[in-house]
Amino acid sequence: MEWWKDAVVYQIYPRSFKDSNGDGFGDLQGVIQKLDYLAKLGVDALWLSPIFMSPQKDNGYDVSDYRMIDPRFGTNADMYQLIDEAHARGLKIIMDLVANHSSDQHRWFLESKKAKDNPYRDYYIWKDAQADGSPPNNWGSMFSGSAWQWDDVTEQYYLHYFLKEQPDLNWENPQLREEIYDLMRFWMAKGVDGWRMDVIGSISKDQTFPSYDSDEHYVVGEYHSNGPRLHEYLREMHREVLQPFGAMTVGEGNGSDVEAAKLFTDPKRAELNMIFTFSHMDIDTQPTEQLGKWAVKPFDLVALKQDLALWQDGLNDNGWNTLYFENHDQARVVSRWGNDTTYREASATAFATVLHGLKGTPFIYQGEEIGMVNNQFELRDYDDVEIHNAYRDLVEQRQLLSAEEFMTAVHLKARDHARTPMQWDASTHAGFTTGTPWLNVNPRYQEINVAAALNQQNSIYHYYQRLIALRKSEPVFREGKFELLLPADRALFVYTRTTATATLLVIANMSDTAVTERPSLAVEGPFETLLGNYEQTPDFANLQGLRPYEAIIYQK
Ligand code: TEU
Repeated sequence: MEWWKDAVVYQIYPRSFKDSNGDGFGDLQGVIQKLDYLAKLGVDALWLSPIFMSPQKDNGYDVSDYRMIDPRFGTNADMYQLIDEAHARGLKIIMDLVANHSSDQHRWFLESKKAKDNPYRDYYIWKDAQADGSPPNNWGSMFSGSAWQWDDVTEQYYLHYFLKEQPDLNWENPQLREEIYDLMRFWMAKGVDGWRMDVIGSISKDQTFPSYDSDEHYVVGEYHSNGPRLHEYLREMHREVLQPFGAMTVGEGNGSDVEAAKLFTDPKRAELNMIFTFSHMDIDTQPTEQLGKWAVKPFDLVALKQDLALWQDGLNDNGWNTLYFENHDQARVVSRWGNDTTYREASATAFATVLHGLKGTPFIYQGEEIGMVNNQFELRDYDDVEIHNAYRDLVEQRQLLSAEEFMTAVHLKARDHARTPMQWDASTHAGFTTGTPWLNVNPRYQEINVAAALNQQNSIYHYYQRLIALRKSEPVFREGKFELLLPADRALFVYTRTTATATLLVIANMSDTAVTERPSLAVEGPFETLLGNYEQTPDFANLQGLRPYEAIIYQK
């Protein structure tokens, strides 16, 4: 049953969602307290970022025991309770499988590093140094520096695409793969409905470990994803666990273009239901070999439309799209691409409209539904290791960016913008905790919070509620074929979604300047109005222009 095609998924970043015990760190009992809030929003499934036992070097994306809940979040019993209470409210639970790498504190790695003939040696990827002692190749880590870490005990390097505390697992080893499938069975037997799979596109490595053809020491590129045996592994996983349990799956398809995405998501291939792709989120990044996401360029609506259209067309028949602008790795869209001052509410709802109108499964990230914004902290007040590593590498050591240029990029794109505590009300620490939060609350919490949003009829929250309900009531949202109108227009985002019996017309002004003329569209009415983000939405027949960030959905 393809329930996920009609679903809206809500992502929870548990450490920042709700703290129930005053230790400044969100937890599972906190999530349980907020289930009614989530059910009322109308979402169907909750994806929880990792809550397994972890040294938290990368906020839980470094797992040291996949079958135990980290005590910071609660106990296994809390998780079983959360699953039951979510199910009782019709909410499905999706867990985060981090299986490209583990923590260096996982028992497997502690064994693996002991000796070359340890039975767990081959669970990870160990290689000799080159003759001059340098790493086996020039592969770079996503978090700066080389992807290889020297280990003195056994005198070899091990591979880590992320932190050195996140050694990559060796999927070539069938026993390792069986361990992964088994831990998935463990959680599915407890009632977990699906998996988000962290960097799943990277699990297969080219066994010749070729260097990139570049003078750079630390390159991140094509060898980091879509390796030779990736799809074989996914089909095996499907056979072994996904199919038997009827699991819903969404993989992180890092490095995938449309053609690569079809290989993951074509149902005939029996791999994954859908993947997260990144090209639309790179619209404001300049392609460089060294600067990664920190090379910023201005938001370009025409490029965004073009990119989204490519995916809508590409996966229309054999595959399925994810729809997202935010997650725990991305900044707040209203600050990054919209206008978080004068037009915060209008631009937040405009971005929501153009996204949720598309074909695919929408993902809402906690706080997006109340229009949470970026936070311009000083460098020292950010927590994320990605930021501090990049500063050391790009600003201090290689001097590729000035401190000012780097901070401009941080203020736009840092992951911590998404990770500040959820803003529940106007009380101290935004009602997230009675203690001291692990990361500072966004200073605008008194204005932007759930309590205020619930009290206000025209809030962003209530708009999301209507948008979600609409998606469920009109089948054209699920099936309608996408067509982009006015592709070159720099202010308007306009498209239709068409089935044999219905047409949706989504039209939005994605700029802070009014559009004063009726856009000339190659569609004919009569249309009825389904939704608009301003009071007194004009009928299609009387549409004379659009106010700043005005967004409307019409249907015939
Ligand atoms: O992210 C994988 C990924 O592709 C990253 O490069 C991501 O684009 C980066 O965070 C952007 O700055 C996943 C998780 O979502 C992320 O939180 C983890 O840090 C990472 O894997 C390692 O597990």
